[in-house]
This record gives sequence, C-alpha cells and structure tokens, in this order.
Amino acid sequence: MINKGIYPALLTPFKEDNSVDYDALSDLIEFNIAKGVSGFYVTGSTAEVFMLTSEERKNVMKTVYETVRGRCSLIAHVGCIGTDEAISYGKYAEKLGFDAISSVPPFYYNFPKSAIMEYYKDISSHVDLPMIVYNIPAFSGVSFTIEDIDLLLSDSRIIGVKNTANDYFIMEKMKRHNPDKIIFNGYDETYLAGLSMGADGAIGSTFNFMSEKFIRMKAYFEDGNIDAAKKEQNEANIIIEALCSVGVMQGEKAILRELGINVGKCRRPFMEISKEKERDFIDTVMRHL
Ligand code: MN9
Repeated sequence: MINKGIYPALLTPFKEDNSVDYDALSDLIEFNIAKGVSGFYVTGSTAEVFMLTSEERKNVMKTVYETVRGRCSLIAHVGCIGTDEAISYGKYAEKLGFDAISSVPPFYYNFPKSAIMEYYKDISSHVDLPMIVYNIPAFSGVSFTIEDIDLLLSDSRIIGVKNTANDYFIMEKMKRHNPDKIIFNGYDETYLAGLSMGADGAIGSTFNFMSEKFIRMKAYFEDGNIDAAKKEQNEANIIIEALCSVGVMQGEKAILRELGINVGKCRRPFMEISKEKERDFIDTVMRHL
C-alpha cells in the first residue's frame, strides 16, 4: 500500500573506506520511523544511486526492506539508462516485497519521447509492481509535457508521479486531469505550494533529518491552519537555503553526523564541505531544527 504522506528519499551512508555502511542505514531508518514518516524512497538521486555498484544497489534495497519489516510503505527507484537493468532492479524489488517502483526517464542519449514512453511500458510489463514516474528535468534533462504525463498515467500500472519541478501549473493539471493518481511533491522548499496545487504527499532529501516539520506542515494545511503551515515552510527553508550553499547531500550528511547518525561523507566527485564553512553551517541549521 502506498501511504500518501512524507517519504524521506534515503541517503546512502558510507564508511571511512568508502564502502556502504548498512548498519548506519538501519539507524537512519529507525530514526525516521520514530518520527512517523509514511514510507521511504529507496535508491533514488539522494542515495547517490548512480555511484553505487549494482550489487550495492540491491543490498541497500534488501537492508531497507529487512529493517522496515512492513512498518511503512517502500518505493524502490529502479531507474537506469538501459531498460533491462531497470527491469532487473524492479524484479528484485518485487521479490523483496516493495510496494511500488519508480524511475527517472532514461537519460544521456536524448532518447525520443516514444522510446521513453516504451521504457516505462516495458518495465511495467515485466515487473508486477505499480510504477511512479520520477519527473526531475533539472537532473535528467528530460522535460515531460502535460500530454506526456497524461499519456503515461492513462496506463493503469502507472499510479503516480514524483514531481521534482517548479512548474506548479503542470502539477495542478496532473492532479486535475488524473484525480485518482498519486502526486508526490519533489522540491521540499516548495512543499506548501505543492499541497495547494494538488500534491498528495512528498518525497524529499531533507526529510532524512527534518521530516517532522513536513509532517506538521501537511497536518496544518489539512486543518486549514495556513499561517502555521507557512511558518513551518519558512523555518525549513532557512535550513534548505543553508544546505544549498554547502551542497545539499553533503550538508544533510553533516547534520545527521551532528545528530549522532554516522552516515559518513558523499562519494567522489562530490566534494567535502570546507572545515571553516561546516561549523557555521551546522550552527545555523541547529538553531532552526
Ligand atoms: O526529489 C530532492 N531532489 C533532489 C527530491 O535531490 C534532486 C529534493 O528533496 C531536494 O534535494 C531538496 C533541496 O533542493 O528539495
């Protein structure tokens, strides 16, 4: 079952020797379950997925599944440039017992839209799990029109979109044209805008350490307490502005380390935050957490 709430897009913790730290991954999951998240988005952009080997990618999925043990919804991002590889991750997610899969469109080769549409159909024909399209034009280089999205969503196996894009008119059309599909907001800094334009929930990287703000924001919005919801978004955005100034994932990992969850650093070529910047950054964030 896909709960319509707040889903951290899980980071991948690394040890000093650069190998995946599966114990720290379990700690991160427990930390977030205790806060009441609705589920996890696994092996997506935030997980540095394209810098994991396929074995690591599967082991991360397995660790998440075994740690969660049915306590919340699980979506596995299976996106790859090649359809067969994406299908193999999808089949693995199905075997484990994930609730849904998701994928960025195939990128790099400027595939025509027809090939991209075929990619989603192909995966859905081979994997018996609902699919959530991951729209992230700034990273994938693929811009879906509303016509593309409507066409994808006309397939009953495609149950929604994770929309990491700031055109909220398109998001409103996605939901209005397809009221029974699930729309997840992608940019955490505009979640309140997303809620007012039809988002059912949100998947985001900053929820790794501050999901409670967004859980409250959603509840305030649903109660009609817009002032309180705005206050949560403003507080969160002071933190997100600071994150953007040091590198989002590097910053998120620094904050989690400060909170006692040893997620390590990001893989190269991501660069480390300079020591001078790091202290200042952490102090700013801690004041607003
Ligand atoms: O999709 C995330 N997007 C990326 C979710 O990582 C590209 C967001 O959670 C952003 O990291 C966050 C900061 O811009 O909104």
